[in-house]
Amino acid sequence: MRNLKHDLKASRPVLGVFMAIPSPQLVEVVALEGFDFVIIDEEHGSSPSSGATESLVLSAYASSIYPIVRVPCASRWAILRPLDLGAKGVQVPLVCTREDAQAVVGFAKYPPLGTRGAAFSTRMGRYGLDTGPQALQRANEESLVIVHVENRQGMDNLDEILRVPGIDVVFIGPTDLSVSLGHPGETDHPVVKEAIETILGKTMGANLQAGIYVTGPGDAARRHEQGFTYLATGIAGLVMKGCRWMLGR
Ligand code: 3PY
Ligand code: MG
Repeated sequence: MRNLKHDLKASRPVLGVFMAIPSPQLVEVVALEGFDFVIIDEEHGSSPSSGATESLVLSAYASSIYPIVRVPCASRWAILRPLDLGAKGVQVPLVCTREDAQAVVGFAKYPPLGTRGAAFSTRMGRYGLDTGPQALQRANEESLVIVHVENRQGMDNLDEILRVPGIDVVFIGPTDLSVSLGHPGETDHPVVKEAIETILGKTMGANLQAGIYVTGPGDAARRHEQGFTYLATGIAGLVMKGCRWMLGR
């Protein structure tokens, strides 16, 4: 399994897929085709239950692709559960303030960085084989924390959000951003474009990685050239493009 955290630390671009269709088999397909990571999506799509998230995480392990979970909100339970199940990182939508960012890191990291609840008897602790301070330290070092900055309030508070230690990637959701800025769905509207450039510039200036949703290979190349390294597309779009190709449209 590619170590996403190392790649991102070295500013190497990585490309993944939001799995809003919660299918373990599609996780395998995406892995076999060579994507770097999957984002199991508990915010949008069919919002998998705890059991379904676990089967998607296991499918990712079996096919050696890095599993991240987009949680529905920044609550202790929402963040703890996928990490205990073995997700390698959490991605949190609509982070708006420094307090939101602090809550995300606090729930995702063990002391001294945060207050994540500890249980070595989970997959995270290899069911009790890994215990003690080294296990906690390793989990703190290895877990990836991604926060979405995707609305006006998040932009207004970005400088403070970027100062919260423990964040690896700032992810821009172009759809939410376009809605928040009054141009729903117009992700290439000049106002939205300017906002994306501002968030990207500040994130890179803070030595953090920037991520964004991409719609195809040209878009991914353009975003990489701009400076984004964490690139993610969506499973429904990929399947639909395959359908259109087959139907000759
Ligand atoms: C958005 O575009 O708002 C996203 O969160 C991408 O999934
Ligand atoms: Mg969004």
